Amino acid sequence: MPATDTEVRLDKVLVIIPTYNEAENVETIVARTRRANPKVDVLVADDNSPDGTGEIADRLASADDHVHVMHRKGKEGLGAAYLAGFHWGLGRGYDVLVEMDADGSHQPEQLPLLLEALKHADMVKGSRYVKGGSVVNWPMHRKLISRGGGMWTRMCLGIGVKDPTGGFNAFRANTLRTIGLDEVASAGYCFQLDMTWRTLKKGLTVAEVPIEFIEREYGHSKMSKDIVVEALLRTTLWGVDYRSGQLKELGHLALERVEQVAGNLKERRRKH
Ligand SMILES: Nc1nc2c(ncn2[C@@H]2O[C@H](COP(=O)(O)OP(=O)(O)O)[C@@H](O)[C@H]2O)c(=O)[nH]1
Ligand SMILES: [Mg+2]
Repeated sequence: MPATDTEVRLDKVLVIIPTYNEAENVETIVARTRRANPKVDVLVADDNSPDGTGEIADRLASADDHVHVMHRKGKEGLGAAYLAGFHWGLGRGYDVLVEMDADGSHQPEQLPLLLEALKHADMVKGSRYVKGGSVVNWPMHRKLISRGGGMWTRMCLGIGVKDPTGGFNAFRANTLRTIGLDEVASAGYCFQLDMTWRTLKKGLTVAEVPIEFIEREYGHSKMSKDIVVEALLRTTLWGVDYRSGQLKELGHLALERVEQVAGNLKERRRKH
């Protein structure tokens, strides 16, 4: 059971924005985030973007105490950037850590919906596929990959989350401390799935709130075939591991029952 809002502090919020070649987007997204949520802090986690995103972020940080920049040595994937951002935030006492894309697909104006729901959940996902959620301007192949990936995940892992690969997520600090960040290996977008699955496996609660996801207008997607393959393979392996665990448990229960019945028979025979 998640602690309720009266039991846990959720005031200090850090929004982590991973960037790789987002020079056309970074200023707008940081400004929108701060305008819509004046109390939150922003951390831009830049992988040494060749297009100068990191320098733009530095300029934004020098003009606003609530904006910070983490310069990473090179492109290592979105997952690695988020993990570094989480460690940065946990070390500085943030109560809530949020994942949000730089390209405007996740709208900072919808962040309050996630933060409100976090009062009653350990992790909140901005969801495109719950009632009221939507996707704007996505080409058919992206829709198919996203929907298909979600269905495959739900089937492999037996979870009810409607948008498991969604990347607009809010975590309580305690959730991140509980799930074991050091073991998260997923590099690409599978990272979102990994975080959701780990949270659920620890018996923590994941809530979904509807969001409108809008495809980027500027810059380019870093989505690749490798990223899709990583997600598919990992999900399938987690599913096999999880199902074999379930089977083992079932086997133990069945064995216990057989022993019990055999014991009863013996006892009855002894009495007669
Ligand atoms: N730091 C960092 N950010 C990344 C990397 N790959 C993607 N991103 C960021 O992750 C977010 C989502 O990426 P995007 O290319 O828009 O993916 P899409 O929305 O699935 O097409 C954007 O803010 C990207 O700049 C990476 O290797 N390192
Ligand atoms: Mg995008």
